[in-house]
Amino acid sequence: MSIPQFSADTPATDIAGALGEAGCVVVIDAMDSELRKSITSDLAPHMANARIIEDDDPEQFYPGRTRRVSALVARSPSVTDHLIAHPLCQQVCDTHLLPNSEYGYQLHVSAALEVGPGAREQILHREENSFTFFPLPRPNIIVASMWAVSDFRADNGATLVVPGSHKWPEDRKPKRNEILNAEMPAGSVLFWMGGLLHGAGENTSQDWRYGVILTYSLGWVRQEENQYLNVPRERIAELSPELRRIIGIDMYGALGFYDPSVV
Ligand SMILES: O=C(O)CCC(=O)C(=O)O
Repeated sequence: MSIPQFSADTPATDIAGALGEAGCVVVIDAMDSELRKSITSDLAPHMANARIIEDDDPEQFYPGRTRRVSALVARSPSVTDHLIAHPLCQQVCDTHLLPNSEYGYQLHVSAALEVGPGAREQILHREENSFTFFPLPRPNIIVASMWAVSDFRADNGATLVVPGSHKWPEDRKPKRNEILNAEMPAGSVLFWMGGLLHGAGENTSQDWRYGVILTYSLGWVRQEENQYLNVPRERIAELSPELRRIIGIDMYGALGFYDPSVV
């Protein structure tokens, strides 16, 4: 099975349909170079302060020679204003998450991820691994996206994906030839289903690979990234109602009520 690839003007229903089948899709030309520059500039001081893991421990989830910055709602107006509620993300999430989450979905994780020269391959995993309550294959809980700020190539750590693995039972392990690098030019976006096996690729090049990961989960599960603590209240007050909803500040049905007089 291969990774379906589309241009950004493809109807979202076709993209979402292919995502459901293969578990991953690449959409090219989804973000222009101005936006990539402004994301890089927003995050440059935070990336410069991010710790690069020097001593690689193969048992650890995060490989050495990588760095990551989370809390993008607080740190990158460009990501917040242009990517988090991107119409294509919403259409894809509407298709795959709304059937399991009648009042909507929420941002699950936001992070900029750099994979540096010499980084090993990341342990393959599923975004939905926190939800062990459900046996594999799980109902759809998460949809993930990776926006390519740099080119994603096989030699610089393009995300590894195992197409079709979102439908596999627990005991099925991927053969080497089932693990593919999601290669894509800068400006593309890779979507994958939360049940898909994936991980960052090995970087044998001299370049840093730079991506922004934004994942979305059903509105009634606990978010992996704690937006209540990662986004200052003053920043929340500046957000549009749509963004407040997507970052999970608003109530989901009866869940998450609060007393406005103490906020
Ligand atoms: O960096 C990548 O390509 C994938 C990262 C990832 O899956 C993770 O850190 O959870």
